[in-house]
Amino acid sequence: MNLVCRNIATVVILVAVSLSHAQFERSKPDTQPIHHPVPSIQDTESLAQRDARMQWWREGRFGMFIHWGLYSIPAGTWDGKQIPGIGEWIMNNASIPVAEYKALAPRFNPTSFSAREIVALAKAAGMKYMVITAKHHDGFAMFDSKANSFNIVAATPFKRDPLRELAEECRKQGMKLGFYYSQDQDWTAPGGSAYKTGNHDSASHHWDSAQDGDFDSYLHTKAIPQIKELLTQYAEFPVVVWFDTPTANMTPDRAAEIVTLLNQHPNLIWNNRLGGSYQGDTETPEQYIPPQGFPGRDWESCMTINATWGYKSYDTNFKSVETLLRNLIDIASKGGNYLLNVGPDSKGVIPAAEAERLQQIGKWLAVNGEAIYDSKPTLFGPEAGALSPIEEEKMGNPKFIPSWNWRSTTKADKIYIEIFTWPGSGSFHLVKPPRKVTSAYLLADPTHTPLKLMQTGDSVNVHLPAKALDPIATVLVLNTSN
Ligand code: JFZ
Repeated sequence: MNLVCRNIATVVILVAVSLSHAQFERSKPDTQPIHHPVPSIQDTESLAQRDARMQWWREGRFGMFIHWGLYSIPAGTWDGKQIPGIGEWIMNNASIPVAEYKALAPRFNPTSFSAREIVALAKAAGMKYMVITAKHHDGFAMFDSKANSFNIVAATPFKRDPLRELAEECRKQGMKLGFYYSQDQDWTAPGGSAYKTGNHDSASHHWDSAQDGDFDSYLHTKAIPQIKELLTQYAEFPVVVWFDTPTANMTPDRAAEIVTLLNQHPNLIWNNRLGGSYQGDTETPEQYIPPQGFPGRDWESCMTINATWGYKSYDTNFKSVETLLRNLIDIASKGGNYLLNVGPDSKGVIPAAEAERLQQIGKWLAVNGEAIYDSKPTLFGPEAGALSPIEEEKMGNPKFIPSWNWRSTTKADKIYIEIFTWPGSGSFHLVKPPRKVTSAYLLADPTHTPLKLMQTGDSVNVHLPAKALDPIATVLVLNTSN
């Protein structure tokens, strides 16, 4: 518990620092761009180029995050003790010495891994892209790396490259593939960074002298060569690079070395966690949905399906299909993407409880997907909730209290209303719709039978059947003209 609190405190401090930095930069006049040692694609492209580059990602809305690595073997337990915190952090949280952690590799033989099945599951869920951990903070590469031998091909009996297999299947099945890469934290490479947990009180936050070394040599002998490998070994993939947890070590000059590599792949999308003052393409709210989205920025909420990213055998705290679907709809209504995580086990299998939930989400999307994919945000707003006049967040700001009656998404000539709470009144009432409503029907009604409309003054009443067509969310479609 303590460890978790300290971790959160670290995050809050880091967030506060990076926010004030971002505000400082935005307060500069527009004519004076942010100075980066190497300009990134975002610094140089036109708005139209940016829209073209981001198009598939904005349309896709829903992706699969996969946290998979050696940590799936201990699965949350070390030396017979259940280690609190997220599963992929077990090495840090339990202060596992480097040699002991590395000894997991010869035991890693995920023979039940099937790229075909995982990509098929993502497709069945209605996901349009996936992002897998190529290397997490533990430093173990889940791909064929010549740059560093602590990897799944060279150091395990498995000897296969799951990223290559996923790339092949994604190609076959029409799925986009991205790679997560921990560019700064690396707990097994000498010189790699570490966030502080527990009593890791030295300046480096290391807990084993084998971790000590020079950050630049880590960057030049491991991180940068591996990023190069990831960018060149898999043909058209990755289409996304998902960086994580930059520390003070990731200075603008060091980040610029990575940007030089990224710039050679002009269609690539990368997130805001590179560090060194680079903002990347996407905001990455983690485990929450921003009440108003991020106006003017592309964004993606990443969330766990239980309470861990990397597999923990005893984490059965699974979110309901209702919660997961509401999250997807809520995010879409605010203009963001949902990156929903799964954690394969040490055999390479996505836990059944996770797969079942994804299948259910996919069933809803098969009927109602047109309200989500390529949709625009709500034209309303207050339906999402309101700031509490009394309750406060930790930082002292008013707390946002979500409301779960309905959400709305939009297309050029349609307003979608995703109804969670079926109105007892027998009709859906809209005050001052922003466009003229010409007709209405329910997306889950196979015949799209027009619903009775009553326009009175500046409000519209749509007659609804007595019962919802879908117990989680029934989509009302309003055909509109301006
Ligand atoms: C980061 C990773 O650390 C985490 O393992 C996962 O990959 C997630 C998607 O991204 O999130 C964090 C970052 C910092 C802390 C916890 C999770 N922390 O300091 O406790």
